[in-house]
Amino acid sequence: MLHNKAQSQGGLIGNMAEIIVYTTNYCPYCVKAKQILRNKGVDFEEIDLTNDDAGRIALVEKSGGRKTVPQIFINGQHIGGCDDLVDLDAKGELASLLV
Ligand SMILES: N[C@@H](CCC(=O)N[C@@H](CS)C(=O)NCC(=O)O)C(=O)O
Repeated sequence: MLHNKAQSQGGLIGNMAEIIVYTTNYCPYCVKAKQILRNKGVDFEEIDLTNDDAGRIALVEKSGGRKTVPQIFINGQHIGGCDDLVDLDAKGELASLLV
């Protein structure tokens, strides 16, 4: 399992929220979700579950049965996948979670 603390593009403004993005390396939705977060200027931890079957099974449990990646958690709260992140942003509810 690869743990990778990704840096925001600016890198100067840290966020307090703990953001974890579970990914695989062949996943365009993961790329999009990470890009959205980078565009928001927030730091996040990426946990790459490529070839980690046990990690994928554990993620399904943590995600209430969701079997896809990405799965995104903010301060321990399960946000869902990329589409859920986009929806939250569109509703104006994402920014307050990221501070
Ligand atoms: N609607 C989901 C779609 C996610 C999705 O389809 N992810 C693919 C990879 S890009 C996936 O996990 N497929 C099942 C698998 O790889 O085991 C989202 O926005 O996150």
